[in-house]
Amino acid sequence: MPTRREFLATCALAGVAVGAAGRAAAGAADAREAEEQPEPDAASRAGRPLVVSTWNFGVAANAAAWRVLEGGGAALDAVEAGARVPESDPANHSVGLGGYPDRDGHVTLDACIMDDRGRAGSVCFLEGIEHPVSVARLVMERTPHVMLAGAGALRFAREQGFPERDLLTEDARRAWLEWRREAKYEPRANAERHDTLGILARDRDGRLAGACTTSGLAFKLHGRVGDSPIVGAALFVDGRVGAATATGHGEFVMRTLGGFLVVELMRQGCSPQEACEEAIARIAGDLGSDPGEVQVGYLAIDAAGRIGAHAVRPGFQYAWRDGEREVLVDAPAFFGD
Ligand code: SD4
Repeated sequence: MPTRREFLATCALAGVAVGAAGRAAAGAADAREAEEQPEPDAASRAGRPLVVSTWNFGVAANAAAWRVLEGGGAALDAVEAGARVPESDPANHSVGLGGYPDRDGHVTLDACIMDDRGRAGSVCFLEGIEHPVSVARLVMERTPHVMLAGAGALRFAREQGFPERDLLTEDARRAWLEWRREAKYEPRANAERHDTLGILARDRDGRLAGACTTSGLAFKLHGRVGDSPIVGAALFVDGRVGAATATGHGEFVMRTLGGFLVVELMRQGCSPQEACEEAIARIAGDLGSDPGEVQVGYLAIDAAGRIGAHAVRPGFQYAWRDGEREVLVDAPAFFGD
C-alpha cells in the first residue's frame, strides 16, 4: 500500500495542489490507515453493488439499502431506503423522529438526495414530516426546483400526501429542557451531537447515488440550516467520478463546499482517500494545533468502488457493505488518536 506521502504526490502529479497542512499530518497517518481500513482492492468490487454510510447506525441503514441493491434495484432507491431508517428511529437524536430540537423546541430537518445524472432535490428547515429524504426526492422528481425550505417545503410535503406528526419525543424534550436549564437559554454550538446520516451507493449497473439527512446541530438557533441539504456541501455525486458525503459541524463544510471539493479532487486524479484527506486538511489546517470541539468527517466512493474517509478528530466511524462483508471502520483523523 502506498504511503500517504506517495498518495499525495500522485494526486499532485495529476494537477492537484495539496495543502501544506495535509502534508504535515502525513507521516503519522500512514500506519493507522493501513490498520483501520480493511479495504479490498477496487478490482474485487468491480461490477458489484456497494453501500457506505456514516456512523455506526450506518450499519442498519446499509442493511436497508442492501435489500434494494441485492435485488438489482437502483442506487437512488437504495440510498432513500437507507436514509429512512434513522429518520424513523426515535433513539437517534440527530435525525428525523426523536431528533433534538432547536433552541426554541422545534425539531427542524434538513435532507438532500442526488443521483448519477446530476439530478438533486433538497429540503431544509422542515418540521413535522418524518421522512425529509423522501420529500427531497419528490422535489427532485416532481418540481423544476432543487430546494424547498420551511413552510413551503411543508406545504409541498402535504400536497404530496406525506403524513404529519410531532417529531419531538419525550426523551428529546427532556434533553432540551435540561440543556435550557444548564445553558441558561444561551445559544451554543453543540459539539457532541454528530450523527447525521450520509449514505452513498453504487448499484449493479454502476449507477451512483447519495443522500443525507439530519435534524442538524442540537439546540441550534431557530432558523439555522446546516450543510446537509446543500448540494455540494454535505453531498455531491458525479456519476462518472464518484460521490461524497459529510458529517459534523456543517458550518465548516458549507464554507469549503466539501462534498463538491472531494468529488472534484477525485476527478483530477485523487483516490477517494486522498480527496477526503485534502478536504479535511483545508478545514483542519486553519484550526491551529488544537481543533477544540470541531469535528468534520468526509466519506467518499469512486466509480470503481474504492472507499475513502477522513475526519478532523478521532471518533468518526463509517460502515460499508458489499454483499459478502459488512464492516464498521474507524476513520483516520487529521489530529490523530
Ligand atoms: C449539521 N452536519 O447540521 C450537520 C450535523 C451533523 O453529525 O452532521 N451531525 O451541521
